Amino acid sequence: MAKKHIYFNHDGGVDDLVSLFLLLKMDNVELTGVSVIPADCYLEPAVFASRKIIDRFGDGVRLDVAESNSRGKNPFPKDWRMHAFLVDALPILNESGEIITPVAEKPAHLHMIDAIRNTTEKTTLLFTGPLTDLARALDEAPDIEEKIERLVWMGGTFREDGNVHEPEHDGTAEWNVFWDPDAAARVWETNIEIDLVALESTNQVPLTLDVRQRWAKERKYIGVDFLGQCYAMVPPLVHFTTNSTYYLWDVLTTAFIGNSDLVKVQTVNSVVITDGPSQGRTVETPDGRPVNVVYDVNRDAFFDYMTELAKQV
Ligand code: AGV
Ligand code: CA
Repeated sequence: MAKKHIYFNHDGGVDDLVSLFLLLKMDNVELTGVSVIPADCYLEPAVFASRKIIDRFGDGVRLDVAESNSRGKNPFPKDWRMHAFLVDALPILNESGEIITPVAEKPAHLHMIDAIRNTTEKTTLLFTGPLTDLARALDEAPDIEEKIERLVWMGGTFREDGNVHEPEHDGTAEWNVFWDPDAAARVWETNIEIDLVALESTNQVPLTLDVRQRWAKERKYIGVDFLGQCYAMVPPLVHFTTNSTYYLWDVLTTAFIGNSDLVKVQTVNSVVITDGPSQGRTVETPDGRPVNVVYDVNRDAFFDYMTELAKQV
């Protein structure tokens, strides 16, 4: 089986860190690099947690973790950014008492340029936070564009309701676009093939009590117990959706890399709004740039797939 070469840039949320764990368990994926951007997280605990996850679940894979020095326009709520501290503190990640996986010398965007250039095959970029490091990498090294197989991004929506509920905003944006709309607009200018795992599909995979119960039942598997511990930190969907209700946004995006049969995709021409009350909104328009929107998912097959991967520990 030909492995996909994946460079993973994430922003330290519970689902970002679970995504890193699952990537390490996919036998059709070779990770060529990992970097962390302090968007929906604080940098230090998210980098620690990433290094510990690679140590604990990476079967000896040699990687380093790069820190981003990018900053966004619209900061994430502090409560959400705190989640990385909780994952980093999990006993299962601290049993050994030492960290082997090092921090990379270069900042994330330069680390990614090196990883793309140093990989003979084309690289698939997996981004589960804002696109700031990619936009900066493209400005710094335009030559990398032709070595990018595609960008798989958790971001955006073409629904009327986004998930940004902030003062001075009209609620139409998805957070990863909103944090740095200019970065998304920059990437939209390129010819990179973009697969957008948008709220259309991620809304279909909320964290629910039955899913938690399933992981609790199978906690004898260390990896499934890890899922259960991670998803104990964030609020499930019970009676109705709130601003903090948790979905498996990034995990669906990561599962799409490992198994694209789980979802349905449709091409949409779109632009990114960078200013004003709709900033961060992705809008369908006939002369916009084409993106492949993941708009539907087989929910049960998705949860089966990710849970089975977690049993590979
Ligand atoms: O908009 C979804 C993105 C995903 O990359 N993130 C969380 C995922 O990692 C931001 C976000 C939106 N709503 C949230 C978020 C919530 N209720 N809690 C934490 N993060
Ligand atoms: Ca994320």
